[in-house]
Amino acid sequence: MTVLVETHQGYRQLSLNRPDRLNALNTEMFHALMAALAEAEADSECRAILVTGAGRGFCAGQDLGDVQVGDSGVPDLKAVLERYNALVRKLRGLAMPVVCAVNGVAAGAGANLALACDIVLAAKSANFVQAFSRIGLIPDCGGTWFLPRLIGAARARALAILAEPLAAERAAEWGLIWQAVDDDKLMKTAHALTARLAKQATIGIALTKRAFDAAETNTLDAQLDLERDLQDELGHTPDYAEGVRAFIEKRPANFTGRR
Ligand code: LHQ
Repeated sequence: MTVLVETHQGYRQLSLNRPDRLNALNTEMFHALMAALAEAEADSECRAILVTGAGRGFCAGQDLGDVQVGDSGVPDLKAVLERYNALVRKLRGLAMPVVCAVNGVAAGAGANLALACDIVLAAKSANFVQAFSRIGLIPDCGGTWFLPRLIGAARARALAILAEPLAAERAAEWGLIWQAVDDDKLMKTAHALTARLAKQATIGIALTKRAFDAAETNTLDAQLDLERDLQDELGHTPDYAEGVRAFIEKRPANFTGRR
């Protein structure tokens, strides 16, 4: 099993599972991950996803053994990238929050898949490596899009060109990720966070994600219109009614995440 799925109350944990290759991605893992995300999406009880890696690494990016240039000629990188793009689009488009617990090194496509998640925690011993330039490639999986937006052009370019590891604590200081956590507290923290998200107003979170994504290309004018429309949609959800009622009644809200 290249992806392990654990079902928890309100959420699922997906663990990349090729620990002897630092969870490098191959075709089988890609299909397993896509299937696991689709199954989570189809489960009405699942309101959040936690992604992590088995063993000492998070993900070392593309399995380079699978794309070696050999007797059969140049590998079809376009086909590989089509798969990665589908994965990034799937992750970003999920109508629920995705937490990523980066338990160890996140390199190449592995680093940028983490950045495609909504909230990224990392063990203090973990690091992020835009390893692509070491093998003559550009950052993919949205790396050239995420990096400058998260940490600014100067840092993004240097990280991509130099391929130097960025330690988790500095990644958090720079705003690349949400938090760096002591190694022995990472999974406990990640589970607590994901369980908490699973009890929040899921549709509100989904539309928050959509609004931020749209803001990347919208004018302020267009974004204000979009906020009005999304807010109007949310105003019709039971979770909005419950949230307001709970506030007035001075009690915790009991959100269902349903329409
Ligand atoms: C690996 C890998 C790996 C296979 C560690 N593959 N075995 C898109 C389109 C098409 C083609 C190419 O890629 C892409 C997107 C990309 O992701 S490009 C970037 C690909 N990834 C890399 O270049 C990173 C390669 N890995 C490394 O630089 C190091 O392994 C890091 C810095 C991640 C970790 O270093 P260490 O902690 O020193 O571990 P290690 O190097 O000893 O790795 C442990 C084992 O995992 C080792 O195998 P072995 O049999 O010697 O124990 C590695 O060969 C294997 N491994 N990454 N990507």
